[in-house]
Amino acid sequence: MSTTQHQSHSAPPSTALRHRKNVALLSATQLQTLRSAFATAEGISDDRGFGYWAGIHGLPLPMYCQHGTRLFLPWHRAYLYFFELALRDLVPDAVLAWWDWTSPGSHSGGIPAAYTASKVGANANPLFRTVVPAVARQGGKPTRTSRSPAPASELPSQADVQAVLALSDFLDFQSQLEEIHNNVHVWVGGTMGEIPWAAYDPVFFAHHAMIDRIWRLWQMRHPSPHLPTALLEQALPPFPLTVAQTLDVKSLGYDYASTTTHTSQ
Ligand SMILES: [Cu+2]
Repeated sequence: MSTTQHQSHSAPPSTALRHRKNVALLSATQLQTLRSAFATAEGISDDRGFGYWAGIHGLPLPMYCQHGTRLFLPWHRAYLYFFELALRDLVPDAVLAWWDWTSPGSHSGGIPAAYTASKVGANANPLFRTVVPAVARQGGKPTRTSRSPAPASELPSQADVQAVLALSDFLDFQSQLEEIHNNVHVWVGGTMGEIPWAAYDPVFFAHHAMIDRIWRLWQMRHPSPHLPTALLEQALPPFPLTVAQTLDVKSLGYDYASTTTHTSQ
């Protein structure tokens, strides 16, 4: 916590932007907060719990997620937004973190260590895997999430991301970013490679925070892109937001921290 902030005592904390951070740069306290939020959510079986939120993306039916459509980025932004709010109902300081799969660390080590350790001390690591609820299985499977990552050097590169950031048309950008996104799902393998169960793996949210962050970077680089009016007016069920309402992350109360710092804000 910074002691140099000039925050008035009367400023309501709810109006402060929360900053999503690079998971590899989290402080021990920040990582503990993230773990605590996931652990708490994973322990709840009603609609405040992790299984409920993962099930919105995939099974049980209906599967709401948007892939291969013009709603890919807006729908997943709304999804992460409401999931993050749900985590913050359980652990007030919780903020999502992103996995930079283009980083040198990822290209040598693969999935971030925060997600691959099976235990933290004497406890199960809530970011390692989760139990898939019985209602979300098909033929009794899968009972829990699994991964089978490809070689780390095959993850998307910074050049791949720079190439999509250079695209000026939103729909081109979106579809090419979705391709990179697909490659990471397939690269992780296991349940992450299967849409009905992908979101049961906690690393799904770190991957999608990276995708959402790249969209945010693209928006800063292309400040007034043309989006078709019909697209802007579309709703993003089951979330009470339109595409237009997802465009400004600050109006949603969050932003992405600089990649070079892990300070509190
Ligand atoms: Cu995805």
